[in-house]
Order: sequence, then structure tokens, then C-alpha cells
Amino acid sequence: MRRMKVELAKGRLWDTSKQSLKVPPCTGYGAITGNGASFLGKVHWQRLEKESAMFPEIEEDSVERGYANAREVYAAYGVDTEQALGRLAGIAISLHCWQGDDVGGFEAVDAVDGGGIQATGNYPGRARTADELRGDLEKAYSLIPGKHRLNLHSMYAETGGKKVDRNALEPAHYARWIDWAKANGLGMDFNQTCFAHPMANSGFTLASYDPAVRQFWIEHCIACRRISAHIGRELGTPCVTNLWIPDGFKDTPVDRRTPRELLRESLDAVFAERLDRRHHLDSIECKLFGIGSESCVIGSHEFYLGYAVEHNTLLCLDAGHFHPTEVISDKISSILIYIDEMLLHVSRGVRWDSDHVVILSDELRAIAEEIVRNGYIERVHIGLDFFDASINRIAAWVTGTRAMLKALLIALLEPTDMLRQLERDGDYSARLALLEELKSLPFGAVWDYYCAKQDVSVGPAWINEVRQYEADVLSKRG
Ligand code: RNT
Ligand code: ZN
Repeated sequence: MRRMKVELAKGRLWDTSKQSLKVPPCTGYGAITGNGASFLGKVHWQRLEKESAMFPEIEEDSVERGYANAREVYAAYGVDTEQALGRLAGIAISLHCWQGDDVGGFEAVDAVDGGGIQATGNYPGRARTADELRGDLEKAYSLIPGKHRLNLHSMYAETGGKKVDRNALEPAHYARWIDWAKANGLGMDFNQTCFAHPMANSGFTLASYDPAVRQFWIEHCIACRRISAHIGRELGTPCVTNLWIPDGFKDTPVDRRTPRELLRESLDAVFAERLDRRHHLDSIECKLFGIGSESCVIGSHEFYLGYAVEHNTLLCLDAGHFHPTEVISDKISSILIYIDEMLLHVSRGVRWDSDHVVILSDELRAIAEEIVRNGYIERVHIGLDFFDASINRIAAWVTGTRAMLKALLIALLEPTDMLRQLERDGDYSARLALLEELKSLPFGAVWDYYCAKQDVSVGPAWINEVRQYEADVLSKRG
């Protein structure tokens, strides 16, 4: 045993004693600072793989002490941390399957492009089969506190090697996913896949001038709605099925009107069949521009907002689908005046890319605040939508989902009534000052305690598990 001081800075582990960390398992003392919380306590060191340091596992008594202190701090603001954690545990995040294989799917079709969905990077270990993807997802879920959902795209059908075109898909093609979801206690959501298919090669699907193309995609969308209703019935929780189409023009179109009228007609055909809302919910997703549709996207925000209001479908807002300085957090309270429920695709736009891994950014916090402050937890379905092929894909899922949960926790720990009162009194100085003070409250200690209670790694120790899984499983994939 020896005494050593460690600090976590910029995601790296430093041994300030300058001693090599290549030591057999031992226990030392460490100070770990980060996220507004600090602990001084025992740190477990495990054997080091590949000469790289293991991230420390924080001992339970340190977590307990940190939490006891945080609980008192929050209580001084009238905030009950236990209640906040209880509410957090009730929020399910829908994890998008497509981060695990770079939006590939497992259909027996020839390689196609189209749709502007492009994951960049070639980090090894992409899931090549549904079984691999399920295994990877299980690993990810095990590192995320709480019970969550799976968001599956229709192109992840399992057809037993048989070519089944998208307009002929049936519930049976998802039987293994459904069984797996049941076994793991996961709810499911679903998506029509109107891209990466020969019938989408023109860049148009439901808004195509070609009636045969439109008909094919209408049939696909209808098939998916029925599959969704089946999934929802089987799992006992409504399956949100989100429709996104890539249709749009690279260069300035002359006619923006006709494709939009065609899209409306197609949607009417897709949604004609009434399905039980206890099992299935329709959602439509807008976009401002995409790769190859820079000048005009047919399914714009205004288009789908109008459609959702008219038909009371869910509206999906993807955080990366607007002007770079435009935020979705500000839209939620306007939209929910007119429709019952919405879906979020929580993502992170970086310049022209709409799909970077979610981090605890100001906008992520603002999204969570809007949901929590306004009492929308029941009305806003939270899904993630990012795909990064340049880093470990499980690390991507876990980082993004943990960030979303942290943002929700911060919002749940806010003394909102106090802030509201200041605002109503017109005391904007105190409102601003208090909002800034709240940023340094020890939410990190509450988060760590939540992770411990939910039986997942506290702090950065989950990265060790991802590395281990990479060594044992991912690195063996061709
Ligand atoms: C595309 C949309 C859409 C997709 C997924 C794969 O810009 O965001 O949600 O990312 O359907
Ligand atoms: Zn999206």
C-alpha cells in the first residue's frame, strides 16, 4: 500500500507522485475532483492493461459522504435530492441502435447510398450482426443508470438471410428483438427507414414525382406502423415510430410547392389506418438541410409542425436539424400548446454535421430544464440520435446517455419555484445571479450516489469496462 495523489484532468489520469502505476492491485488514497464535487477517500487501483492507467473506482463510503453533504446543500434551497432521484429513475431514454453499426442495418441488399446519412470514421469493432449489436447494447445499458428503451430502425430486421423488401416487412422479422427487449425489460421505439435503398437513390421517397416510388414508401411506412403496434402490444408500452425522409434539393428548386403537396398526400395515406395509441404513436421529424439537400428539404419544420397540429401526431425535433444558432429548447413550450406529445432526437450539431455525440452542453441542459420545469416529463419522449464511427461506439452511447441523464438530474435539482418567484417579481438581477450560483452546487455527488444505487460504475470507472470489452470482444471482429 502506498499513498498517492491523483487528479482527473481533461479525462486523463495523472499520478502526481510520478510513480509508475504498473503495480499489482492495491488500495491507495486519492483526491478526485470534478463536476462540482470533490472527494478525499480510498481509491481502488486495479491491474493495468496495456500500460495505460485504470480509471479509479470510487469507494462507497466516499460516495455516501459526498452525497450526505450534497443533500444538505440542496435542502438549504428547499430541494429534496431523494425526490429528484426518484423522478430521474422514472425517465427512460430511448437508445438508438444505429450508433452501434454506423447506420448500416443488416438487410440482404446491395450497397447503396442516398439519404445524406453518413457516419464518418473507421474505429474498429462495428457490430456486424444483430446478435453483436444486442451484445454491444447490453454492455452499454449496463453502464448507464436506470431502465431505458431501445430505438430500432426497420433496416435492422432479421429475415433469416432471406431478402424481404421494405414494403413487405412484418412483425415476425423483429421477433428476436422483441424477445430480447422483453428479457431485458426494455421498451422499444421504431423508425421507418426511407433511405439507403435503391428506391431512395433519386433523393426522393414520399415526395417523389414518381408515383411508383411514392407507393413503395407508403407501403413501407404502413408496414412499419403495424410492426410498431405489434411491438407496443407485446411490450406493454407504446412504441413511438418516427418517420424521417431525406427528400430535398441540393440546389435551388423552382417548385417547392408540388413536392410538399405530394408529401402531404403520401402522409395522409400512411396515417389513414387508425391504430391504438396505447400501443403505437406516430412521430414526424423535420430537417432544415442535409448532405445533398442543402437548398431545400421538403419536410421542413413548418411543414411538419402544421401536419402534426392538424393530425395530432407527435412532432420530432432533432437538436441538429436547425440553423446553427437555433435551439430546440426554446421550441418545446410553443409546440406543446398545440399537440399532446413530442419526441426529441437529442443530438449535437457541429458546423455542418448534425450528429455528434451528446455532451453536457448548455443546450442539453436547457432542453432538460424545459422538460422538467414545465412538467413535460410525461409528454416528451427522449430519444438520442448521433453516430460517431471514429470512437468506441459503446463509449459513444454511454457518454451521450449519461450526459442526458446528468442534464435531467441538474434540472430536477433546481429550486425552480425560487427562480420563478424572482422572475415574477421582476428581479432579473437576482434571477441571473442565482442561476449562476446554482451551477456550482454539488450535483456530481448526487449523480455518483445515483449511479452507485443503480449498481453501475461511479465516475469514470465505466471506461475501464468499455476498454475491457473492446479487448475481449470488439477487437476480435474483422
Ligand atoms: C436524419 C435524422 C434521422 C436519422 C435516423 C437514423 O437526419 O436525424 O433521425 O438520424 O433516422
Ligand atoms: Zn434525427
